[in-house]
Amino acid sequence: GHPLTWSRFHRYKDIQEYLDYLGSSMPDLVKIITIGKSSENRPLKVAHISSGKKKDPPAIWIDGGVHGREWIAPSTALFILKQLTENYNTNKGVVDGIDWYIMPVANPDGYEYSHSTDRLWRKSRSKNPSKRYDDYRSDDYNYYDEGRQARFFWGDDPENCQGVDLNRNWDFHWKEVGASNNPCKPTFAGDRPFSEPETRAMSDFIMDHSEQMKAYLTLHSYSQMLLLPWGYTKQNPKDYDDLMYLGRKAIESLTRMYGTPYKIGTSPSLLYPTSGSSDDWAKGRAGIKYSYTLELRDKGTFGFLLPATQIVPTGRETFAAVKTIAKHVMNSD
Ligand code: 0X9
Ligand code: ZN
Repeated sequence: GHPLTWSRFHRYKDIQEYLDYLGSSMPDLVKIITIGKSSENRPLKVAHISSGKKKDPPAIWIDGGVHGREWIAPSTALFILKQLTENYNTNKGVVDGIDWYIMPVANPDGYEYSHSTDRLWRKSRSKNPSKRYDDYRSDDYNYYDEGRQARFFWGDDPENCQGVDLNRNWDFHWKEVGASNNPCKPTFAGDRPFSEPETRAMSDFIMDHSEQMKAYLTLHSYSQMLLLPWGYTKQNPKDYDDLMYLGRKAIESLTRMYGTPYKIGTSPSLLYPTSGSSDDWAKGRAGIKYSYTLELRDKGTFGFLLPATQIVPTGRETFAAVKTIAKHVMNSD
């Protein structure tokens, strides 16, 4: 194992090796926890950073790579991880005051598939049992063809019919809005909530630590937005003002770095409504107050194909936002 270069996006094998390297070179600071296995049997790894300097510290969870093609999300999670560990001395305050749980690649199968086969792959890679035609009649996303045999999901490309959208599979208002019944669609919610080993492993782990968790951050791309709950309804949570206040402070720190503009608001107001997403679950079920989705760079110039030259600036500005959230959580504890 050895440090990572920021000059390109890495394969999952190299990311795992980096995590294991951190765990073995800084055993007092970093522990690598395998919380489960993906559908294709890849280990699901979380880095736990804890200096042990503070008793019962608040915790922050950060995940990236829930969607395979959003490569800037794992690289940003790794950048943050590096700052908190290899650059401990410059970031002592937030490392000593917080227990960090960082999962850089929440969907390793989808991430690898987007490297090997289909650059724009979003979902996981589980095998969906083929279904009868009638099962999708109620699906508003599915434009089926009455006259055709059901074999390949009525005109959908069979290549797309594997996997579940891991940001539609969580057990909170599951499949109410902005999620598909159809396994061939990119927003397929799964046959039932937590049908996927990835979402099950993450939610079990977060639930087990929910007392300690004060912020849940999930990194996605793209659009340069900080999204706050709810995603499933246009109503605002009771503590909406607190979430807006801290969210604004976080994006002010982010923008101060390179001038990158960010919008803040809820998903239905800025993007579209969705249900069964991790941010809503973290707040609604796990009771984590500060739950945010960060849609990282850019606004569509490169979109998912963001060049590797933007890994470092995206990492630096996002880390500035994350530190602002961390300091708030430390002081309000
Ligand atoms: O649709 C998504 O899952 C997210 N956008 S992405 O382009 N990265 O796929 C947005 C999710 C925001 N959160 C909720 N709507 N709950
Ligand atoms: Zn995403």
